[in-house]
Amino acid sequence: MTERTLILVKPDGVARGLVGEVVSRLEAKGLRLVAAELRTLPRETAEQHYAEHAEKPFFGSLVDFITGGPLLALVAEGPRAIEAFRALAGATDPVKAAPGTIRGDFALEVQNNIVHGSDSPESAQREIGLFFPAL
Ligand code: DAT
Ligand code: MG
Repeated sequence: MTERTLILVKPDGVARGLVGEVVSRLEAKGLRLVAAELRTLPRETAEQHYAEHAEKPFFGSLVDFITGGPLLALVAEGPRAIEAFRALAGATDPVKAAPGTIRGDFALEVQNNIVHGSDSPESAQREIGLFFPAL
């Protein structure tokens, strides 16, 4: 059964020229792009996107970071797309992420970890609705 996931190449990834690398990896895996748009997030959208982390000490810094420059928002689909992209991304902490994963290969700091991928079908539906309400 096909599934959709929201993927972000975060502002650090765009600034470092890693858009092609991320898109290339997900396409090589077999995921299919459904939507793509470069945009700079308003604070309100960022706060909604990361609402589950609103009480965390790093929330303000996370919102500053994700709104700090253009990001690439993507929707991709395929069988088990959510889990498939999370596996390509690697662990949240890039130092713990396995080499061969996007975070494991390109990042060192937990906040600046290059990509976001939805973590469940419920999150994917909510996040796709937030970024691409027409889908
Ligand atoms: P993921 O992005 O792997 O789903 P998450 O949902 O737990 O991870 O956290 C969202 C983002 O918040 C994560 O990509 C980077 C940032 N973050 C998480 N834990 C953090 C921490 N302890 N300090 C700073 N930033 C953190
Ligand atoms: Mg998450």
